[in-house]
Amino acid sequence: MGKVYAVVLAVAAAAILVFSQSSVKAADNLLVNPGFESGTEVNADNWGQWGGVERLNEFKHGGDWALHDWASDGTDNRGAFQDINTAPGTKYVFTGYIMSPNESGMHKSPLVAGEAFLEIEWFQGDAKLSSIKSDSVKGATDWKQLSVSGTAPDGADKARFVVKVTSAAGASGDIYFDDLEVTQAK
Ligand SMILES: [Ca+2]
Repeated sequence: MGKVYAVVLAVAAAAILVFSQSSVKAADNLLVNPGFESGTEVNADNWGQWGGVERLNEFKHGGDWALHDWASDGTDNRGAFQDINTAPGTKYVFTGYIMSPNESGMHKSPLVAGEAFLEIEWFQGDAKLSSIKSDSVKGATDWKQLSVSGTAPDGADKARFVVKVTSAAGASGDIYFDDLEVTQAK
């Protein structure tokens, strides 16, 4: 009887193992070209870029390329985005790596008087409904993972995943974004 019981326990344990392995399977990254590896010179495939941000092979978290963003004196902002069709009630987790070098010279300066962050913007057609942002990086930092999560509000049909630097008076410095990921949460 003890032997049969042990076999039943072993089968149950195996079933639990299979179940837990399938339930922790990594969720698919909904972003295309999340590490900026694909592109033509400064233009990253699948990303909308504004304000002059560029794909650059200088500092990177993974692969050979990252997105170079920067702050400038004034009230500018610049960054890149990718859109995903959505429906109200859909929850997303948006993560990514960010760094600002603590050196001097072109492309290598720490962020001063500016902020760098991830943002999810909700749209109905072309109308922006609302947005939510991650914590901000200010000043120099080694590669650091930021995260923001949010649920599509009533009326939303598009989610825009944005990496962005905002500037203020006296702002300067360089920011790199890499290895971004969007997953749909249950
Ligand atoms: Ca990369």
